[in-house]
Amino acid sequence: MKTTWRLLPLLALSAPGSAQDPALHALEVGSFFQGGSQYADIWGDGSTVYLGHFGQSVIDILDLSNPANPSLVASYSLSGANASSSAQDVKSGDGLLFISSESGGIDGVEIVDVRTPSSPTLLTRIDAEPGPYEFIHNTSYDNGWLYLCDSSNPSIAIIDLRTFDPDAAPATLTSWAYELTGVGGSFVHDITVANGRLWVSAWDSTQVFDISNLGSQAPVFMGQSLGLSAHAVWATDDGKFVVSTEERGGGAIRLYRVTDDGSSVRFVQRDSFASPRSGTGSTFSSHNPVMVADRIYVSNYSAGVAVLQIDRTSETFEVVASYDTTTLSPGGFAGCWGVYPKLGENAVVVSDIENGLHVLDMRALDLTTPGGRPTRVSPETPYSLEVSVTELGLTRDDLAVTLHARIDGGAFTPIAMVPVGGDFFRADLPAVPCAARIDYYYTADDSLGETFSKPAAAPAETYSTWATSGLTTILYDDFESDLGWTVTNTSVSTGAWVRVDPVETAAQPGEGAPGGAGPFCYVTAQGSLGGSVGAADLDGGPTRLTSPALDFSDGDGLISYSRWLFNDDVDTDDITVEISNNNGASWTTVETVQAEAGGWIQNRFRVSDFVSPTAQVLVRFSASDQPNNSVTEAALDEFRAELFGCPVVTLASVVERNGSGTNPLCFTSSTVPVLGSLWSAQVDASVRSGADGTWIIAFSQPLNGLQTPYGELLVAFPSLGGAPLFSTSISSSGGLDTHTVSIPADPAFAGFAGYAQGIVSGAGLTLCNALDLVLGF
Ligand SMILES: [Ca+2]
Ligand SMILES: [Ca+2]
Ligand SMILES: [Ca+2]
Ligand SMILES: [Ca+2]
Repeated sequence: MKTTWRLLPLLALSAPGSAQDPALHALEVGSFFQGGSQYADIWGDGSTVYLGHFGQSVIDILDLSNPANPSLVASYSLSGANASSSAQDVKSGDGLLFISSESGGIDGVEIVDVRTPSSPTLLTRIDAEPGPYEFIHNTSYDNGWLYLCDSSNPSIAIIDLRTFDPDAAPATLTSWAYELTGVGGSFVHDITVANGRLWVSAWDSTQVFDISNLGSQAPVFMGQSLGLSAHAVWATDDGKFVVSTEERGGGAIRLYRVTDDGSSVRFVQRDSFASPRSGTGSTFSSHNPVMVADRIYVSNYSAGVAVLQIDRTSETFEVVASYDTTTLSPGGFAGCWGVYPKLGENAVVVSDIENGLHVLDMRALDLTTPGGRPTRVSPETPYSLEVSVTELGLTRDDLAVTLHARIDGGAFTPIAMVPVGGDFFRADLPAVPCAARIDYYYTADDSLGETFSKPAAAPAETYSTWATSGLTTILYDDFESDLGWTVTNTSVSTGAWVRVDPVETAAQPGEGAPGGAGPFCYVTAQGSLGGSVGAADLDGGPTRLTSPALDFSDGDGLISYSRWLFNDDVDTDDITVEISNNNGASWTTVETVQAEAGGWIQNRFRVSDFVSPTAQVLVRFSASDQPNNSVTEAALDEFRAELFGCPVVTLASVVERNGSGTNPLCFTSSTVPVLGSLWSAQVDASVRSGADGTWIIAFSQPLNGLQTPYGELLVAFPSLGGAPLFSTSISSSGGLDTHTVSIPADPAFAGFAGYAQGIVSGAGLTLCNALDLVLGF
C-alpha cells in the first residue's frame, strides 16, 4: 500500500496491519520496479538516475525528465572478471560512472562512459587485486580524484583521474596516487569529500583527513571520533557539522559539530536519531545519508527515508519530512537502501531493496532562526523575533507566516509576521510579567496551503523563553571540582555515576559538554583507553546522581543542564530527571530521556512548572540499563540553577494612625501616593470652632505618645529625630479642605515612607490623626 500525508484519513481507515509510516511532507510521484531483482544504491546526475542491483552485476540507468514516469534507458552489466560481483554501490561525475563490484574473490571498480546515458560503455577496470583492496564497497569522486575504500582492510586508495580522457582511456588501472593504511582497526566502509576534507567511516571510528593540497601533498590525518559500526558519513559544505550513520541493531545517525583549526579537527557529538522512534515503520538500523545544505536525507531500511534538518542554534537536528517505502516489518536488510536528493526537491529518488525506485516530491519551506532564540526576555516588554522562510521548490505565501505564542501554558495566540526583507519575517512576542514562561513556534504556508512548522513537531514541541530582568546564579557546576553531589545505586554491577575527565568510547563522550572551561563531567563509569565499548558501561541500575540543596526561597527560577544518553539497542533504558522541593521526601519527573545514541543535549526548565520553589530543592538524574542487556552510557555536565531577577513592585499605600486615640479623626485621604501623581488629602476644619486654616506637615519619622496642649503629636520634628518632607496650608472657611501634593515620578522613590499629620488652626491648634504614607506604583 502506498499512501501520503494528503491521504491520511484513508490511511486511518485502512491502516490496521500495515507497518508503513504515514508520510510527512512527501508525496510519491513516480516509481520503477522490474520483478526478479533486489535493489541497492542510488545516484544521479542531471535527469539521469543510476540504480544498483543487490547481488547482481547490473546497474539500471533511468531517464527522469518526467519525474512521474521514470523510464529505463539502459541496463549496464558488468562483465569479465566482475561478472559475478554485486554492483551495489555507484557514484558518478564528469560523464563517468564508477561501479563498486564487491564480491567474494574478484573485485574492483569499473569506470563507465555515460556521456550518452542510453549507451553506457566500459572504459576502464580498476584492478584492485591482488593487493590491499580486496573488497571495494564504495567510492567517492571529487574534482578528478577517485577514492576507494576497502571493506575488508583498514585502507583507502586515491586515484588521480584529473587527466583521465574517456576518449583515450586505459583498459585497466592498477596503481594509485596515495594509499592510506591503518585507517581504524577493522575496515573502511564509506568516504565522502567536503570542504577540502576526506570524511571516512572506518567502522570503529569516523575519521577526517586534510586533502586540500592533494596535487602535491598526501592526505594528512586530522582527527577522529569513535563509532559503533560507523557506516557512512557526510559533512556540511562548510565542514562545521558532520553526520555518521551506524549500521547495526538499533543503528542511529549521529550529529557532530566539528572544529577545524587547519591542522586538527575535533568532534563534539550534539544529537542522534534512532529511527525506531519514528513510529510503526521502525527499523533495525539507519543506512546512507546524503546532505543538501543543512538537510540530511537518510535511508533507514524498513522505516523508509527521513529528512533531518540541522538547527544551528541548538546544534541539534529534527525530522522535517519522511516517507516509508515499505510495508515490511523491522528485521534486517530490508526496505530503503539509499536516497539521492540532488536532482531537486521535486524529484528525490529513493531505492528500496524489494520494490525498486520511488520518486518523491519533497519540496518544502525551510524555516530557520539564524538570529538565534532568546533564553530570556525583559518583563513587560515586547520582544522582536525573526524567522527565515526559504523556498525549496515551493512558493511561500508572504501573508501566511505566523508566530504562535502562549503564556504560562495558556492557549496559543497566532501573531502575523511581517516581511522585513530577504527571506525574513518579524513579529513581537507579547509583553509578559516577570517570571512568566512564553512557549512559541512558527508556521509558514506555501501558496497551495500546506503548512510547515518550526519546530517541525509543533505544537507538540515548542521553544520557550522566560521573562526576567536578570538571572542570579544559585549553583553553576561544570563538575571540575566536587560541589557536593551524591551517588546512590540500586542493583548496579558496573556503571555507577563518577566525576571524571572521561575517556572516549563509542558510547561515552570523550569530553564534557560544550560551554564549560574544563573537561570533567559525570559519566556512568570511566572507560579505559582502547577498552571495548561494553567494558565500562552501565549494567543494571538505577544509578542516581543527586544535587546539593538549591535555595529557591527567594522565588522562582530556571534549572538547566546538558545530558547524554547512549543505548545501543534502543530499548527502554533511560535517564529520568526529577526535582524535589522537600529535600528528597518526594519527587516530580521533569523529563525521561530514551532512544538516544549519544550527543550533548541541553534542557532548561522553570522550577515552578514542576514544584513550588523552596529552600530545599534537589534535582536528581537516574540512569538504568534494566534489564542489563544493552550498551548504555549516561553523562551529565553544565548544571545551572538560577533565580529570576524580578524587581519587587512596591504599591503606594496610606494607613491611618492615631496614637492613643485622643485626637479627633479629621485627616483623611481617598487616594494613595502613586509616583508621578497628585496625592490629595482632606483636613476637616469643622472640628475647631473659629478655624481659619488647615495644614499638613510631613516628616521622615513617626512619633507616638507625646501629648501637647493641642493634642497628641504623631510625627517627629527634627528635634525629635525626623527630617521635614513637606507641608501644605490652606486658609480655611471652616469646612473640609482638600490639599494636594505632587509625588515625584522617579522610581527611586518607590518604597519611600513619609508620616503626615493634619492640623486645624484658629486661635490655637487642634492636632488631627496621622496618615502613614508609602510612595509606590
Ligand atoms: Ca564540565
Ligand atoms: Ca562508561
Ligand atoms: Ca550494559
Ligand atoms: Ca537495557
